Amino acid sequence: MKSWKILSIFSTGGLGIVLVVSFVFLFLFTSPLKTSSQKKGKSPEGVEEIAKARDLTPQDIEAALKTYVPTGKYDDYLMFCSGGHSGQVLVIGLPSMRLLKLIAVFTPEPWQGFGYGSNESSDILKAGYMPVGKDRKLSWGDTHHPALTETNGDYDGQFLFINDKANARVAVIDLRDFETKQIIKTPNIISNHGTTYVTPNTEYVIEGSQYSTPLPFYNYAPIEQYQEKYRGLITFHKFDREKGRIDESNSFQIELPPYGQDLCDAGKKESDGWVFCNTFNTEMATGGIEQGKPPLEAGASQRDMDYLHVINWKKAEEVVKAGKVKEISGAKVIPLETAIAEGILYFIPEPKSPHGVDVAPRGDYIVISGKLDTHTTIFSFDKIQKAIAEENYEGKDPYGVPILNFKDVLVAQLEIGLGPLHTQFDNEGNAYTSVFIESTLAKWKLGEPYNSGDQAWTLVEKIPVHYNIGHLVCAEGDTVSPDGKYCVALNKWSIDRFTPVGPLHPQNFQLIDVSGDKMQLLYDMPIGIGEPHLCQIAKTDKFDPWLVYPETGFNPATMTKNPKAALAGKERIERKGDTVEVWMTAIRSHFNPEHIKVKEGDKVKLNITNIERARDATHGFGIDGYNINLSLEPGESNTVEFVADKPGVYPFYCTEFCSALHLEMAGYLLVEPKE
Ligand code: K7E
Ligand code: CUA
Repeated sequence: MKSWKILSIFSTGGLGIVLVVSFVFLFLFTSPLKTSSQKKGKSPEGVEEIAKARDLTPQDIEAALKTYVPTGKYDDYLMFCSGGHSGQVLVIGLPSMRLLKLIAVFTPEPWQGFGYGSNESSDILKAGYMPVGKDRKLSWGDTHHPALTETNGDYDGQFLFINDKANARVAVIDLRDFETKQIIKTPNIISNHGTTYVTPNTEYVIEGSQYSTPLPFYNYAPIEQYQEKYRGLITFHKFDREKGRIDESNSFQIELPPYGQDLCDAGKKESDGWVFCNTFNTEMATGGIEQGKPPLEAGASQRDMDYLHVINWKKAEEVVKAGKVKEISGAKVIPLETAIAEGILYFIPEPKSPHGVDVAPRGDYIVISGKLDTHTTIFSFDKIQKAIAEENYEGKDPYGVPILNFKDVLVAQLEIGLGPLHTQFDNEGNAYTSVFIESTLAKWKLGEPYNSGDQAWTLVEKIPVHYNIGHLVCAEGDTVSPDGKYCVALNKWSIDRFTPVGPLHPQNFQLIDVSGDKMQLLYDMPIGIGEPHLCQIAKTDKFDPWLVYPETGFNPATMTKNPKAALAGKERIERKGDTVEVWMTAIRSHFNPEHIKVKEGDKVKLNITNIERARDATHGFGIDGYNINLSLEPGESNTVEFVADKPGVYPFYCTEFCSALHLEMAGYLLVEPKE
């Protein structure tokens, strides 16, 4: 049994805890509510009684004080998380761990009206469908890695990117309205993984492929021809910040051997201009368990070393400008031979089936973690440059790519624990690595110039997490100026942490205070939407979102005022042949017009504007039986087109409880039968 031993605090913590203890004591001795209300059968009152009744330890109270954000107060940080298979992005406040928003990205989302009738969102979704079988709807995504736009290697709060591993797509979210603006189906690859990562001024969004397929994509080649015909690719999506869109005409790809490219990270500061990507299958195993061959997992784990790809993207950009590319499926591709000949691509041996690659804040070190190795391995960018300049190679791979000498670019290897995966950084020269198999978060010290003497490259502390941590994320922890303060363990398993809700368990985000000498676990947040992979945490003052759209009749897809938007006083219905076009406004608590009379088979086009200017005065627009629902935020204009193929009378109504007379905010779509 745990007991309320206030004195035990003193054995566990530093100054912070003493302060909290003093606070709790002060509160206890000055609280007028110290009655023994429990005896009288009442609810416990006062801090001491509540703590006793709820079996809370002083550590629990300290954690609560550190995370509680009182009603009406805002969080210090925003955390943007991949929503995993949901295909969406989660926005969470820190330190409260309150879910603030789910941003619809790759998956239709009814509340936001994303993909439920509005032309604007349907067009964005459709742009991401596969070019083969174009009419096959993709209505999910496997989101892994969100990335905030950066200026000089720091988050600037303007845009967010997120990938879909399952279909090799990349999306752009505008952080003025926190809505998805663009989905790109990347040419020549079917799946991705090492994406989205950005270069320090968001010149490019990086996308590494994962499972190699024949090139060009959708070509067939038997699996026996894996080594000759299958290829990996890295894509550099040019980002046009002015337009807030990826500019495919200025994007390019580099052909790579079929090594199972995994995560990537962009160089920064001194390593700006370079990109680093892992691989886990330099064995080029393809499985075939049903034919008695070693399964893919065993085949891909035979060699002691795989290859870190070291890619000079500034050089690649020049090569593209010089036209030394092949056009494949409409994309500019630098062939593998050209990448080698032009000094764009080098390999470094890396142990063993690595997962994360992470560049230190100054851009000087590249940290690799091998899933099957107990170490993190640290390479020096300086040494890499020196080895390249001196052509200090230990050989070439079967495709002719020069391999740098492992020992000559290595700085340190740190024994971390079983299954290290990903690393982030703080503002005091510390690195934090997630350790999957043993379920811990490990804190360790970087070497010169971050730490010197026997401090350098030392393991400091490990904290248990629950359980099987995948990624971790720390406050601005992958930028040139990390904040420290908080890290969040993004755990794959929760096992016994929450009230059981069936065999599919929630995943578990654990907030960890890393500001003190000892790491302290503060809070468990169950995530009922799986499987989240990576998040990004940025200070809230980096964002300046709109509270209403800037002008009435605003089209969120173009982020401009729609000249054809319905406006107050200009509401009307016009018929041209079999097309009926409606200009409708919405304001508390009516639509205008309220009767839409059409004939069976007519094409109907609705232009609807929410003409409210008040904050949070959102209206919905749903048509019963037609699978249509829009969300119209103040000022927003949407269009919806459909064929009135079902005769009858269909109420439409406002789907958002907007006012006392919200239920009365309705009308009728009257579809008169043909004959
Ligand atoms: Cu989950 Cu970055 Cu896709 Cu590691 S990845 S955990
Ligand atoms: Cu408008 Cu309810």
